[in-house]
Amino acid sequence: MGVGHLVASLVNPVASPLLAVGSALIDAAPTPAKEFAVRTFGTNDKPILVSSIGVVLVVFGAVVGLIAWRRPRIASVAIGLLGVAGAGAAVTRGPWTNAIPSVAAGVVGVAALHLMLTRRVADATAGSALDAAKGRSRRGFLAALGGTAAVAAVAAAGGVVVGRARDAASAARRALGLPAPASAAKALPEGVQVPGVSTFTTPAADFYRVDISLVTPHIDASTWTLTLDGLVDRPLTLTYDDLLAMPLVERDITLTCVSNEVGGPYVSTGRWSGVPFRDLIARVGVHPGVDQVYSYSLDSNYTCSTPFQALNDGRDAMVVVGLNGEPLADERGYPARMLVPGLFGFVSATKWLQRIEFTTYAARTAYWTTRGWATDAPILTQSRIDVPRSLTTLPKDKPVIAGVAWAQHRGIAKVEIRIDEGDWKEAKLAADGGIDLWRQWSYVYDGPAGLHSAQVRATDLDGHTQPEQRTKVFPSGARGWHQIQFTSE
Ligand SMILES: Nc1nc2c(c(=O)[nH]1)N[C@H]1C(S)=C(S)[C@@H](COP(=O)(O)O)O[C@H]1N2
Ligand SMILES: [Mo]
Repeated sequence: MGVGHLVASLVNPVASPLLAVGSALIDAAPTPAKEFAVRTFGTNDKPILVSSIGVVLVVFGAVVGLIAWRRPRIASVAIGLLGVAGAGAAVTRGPWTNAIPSVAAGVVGVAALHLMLTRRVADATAGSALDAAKGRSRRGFLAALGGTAAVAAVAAAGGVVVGRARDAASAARRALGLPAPASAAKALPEGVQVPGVSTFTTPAADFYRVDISLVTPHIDASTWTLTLDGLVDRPLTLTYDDLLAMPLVERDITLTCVSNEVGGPYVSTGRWSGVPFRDLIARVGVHPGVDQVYSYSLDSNYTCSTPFQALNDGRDAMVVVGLNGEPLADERGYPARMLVPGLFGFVSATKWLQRIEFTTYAARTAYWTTRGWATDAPILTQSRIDVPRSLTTLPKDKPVIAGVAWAQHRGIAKVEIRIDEGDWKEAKLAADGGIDLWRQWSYVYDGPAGLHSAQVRATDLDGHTQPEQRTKVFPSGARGWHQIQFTSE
């Protein structure tokens, strides 16, 4: 496995045997299993998957080792098959060269087994003759075992070092920064922030993250290209510099995930810079009849389906290159991703963007749609109580309940609170940054001391109020009111 990892760092980092198998498992996992993993392990789901595969491999290795005492050939075949399984998983996710790391791992694995077995045979022969010689041969076997482990560790570490070196090269490119936007974001009004509530513009490092990538892609922007094609007059391939040379706009937009539970953390706000879709659409000349834009990611077989109308109706849909004034971080989709105000991330926000195909819903089905999620789920109106944290005490001198509400591209009209399931009372809305942004709110509690509940519900500018009925996140997002328990002094 160590040698496989080293070879992968030179061929293609995602083709590392362990990661290739893990990625194949993610794609093959039925939706309920995926939901369980996300719900139970949250953002730790991937480290847990990788270490579980590691544990299975250790057990497999031990069993093969025991078999090898009596049936060395079967043991060799088992290790060889493991290499074949890794190679199979890797080629389903890219070119045939993705098989090389696993094949190397299989060959080295069989060779290592052979080396140790030869020592063991020497061990047995010598042992029957002379005890001292047996001792020496046992040392020979242990030396072979230790040597194999050392080579494996050095190879795996080498893979990590090569990966770091690649990162350093792309960091140098990123340090050049972004050109000034042709159309800068308007300053946010005074008072969008309520003290204690989530930071209005989420710092890049705190932005929520949701994707199916087992390894964060590290893409070299100097060789990266973005292709726009499909039902268009003039297909187009742009380099990173071509993209940066187009007029950039900068906009404040709140992004949400369909997998956000009621009261959950999968919502953040950024100041994004990028190329407006309308400019790209004008350059390629889109044919009549196109109703879907189908985007492809470079890192995996992830694809995403976006309604063409949302890219062409005047809203600030864009191919994003920057967040909060900096080029995108790797985990955020570097070098470029999509963003469309008013749509959930899974139907709009493809990271590590590789290709944008103008097509129809009849012709293409996206990654999550084939797994049962809604094709084109409208974004939900949602609200969350940030302070006080549930099960904490509301201070007597500052008894403020506060939080956020969002209904991107519709805007928030009203937020209401009710205490102990009494009458709904209007919360005070903080300053409004615009309909594509979340809105903060606050409410001063003036009831009796003791243990209480607070519930929140928002109404958007279309007049739609959040329904009480709770639903699961699958297949079109969680509905229902966020509720907390608190103690007032
Ligand atoms: N390539 C790729 N892009 C992706 C995804 C993914 O799994 N792979 N997940 C999408 C989903 S479900 C969401 S909610 C957003 C999250 O973007 P963020 O991680 O930058 O917050 O990215 C979208 N873009
Ligand atoms: Mo999402």
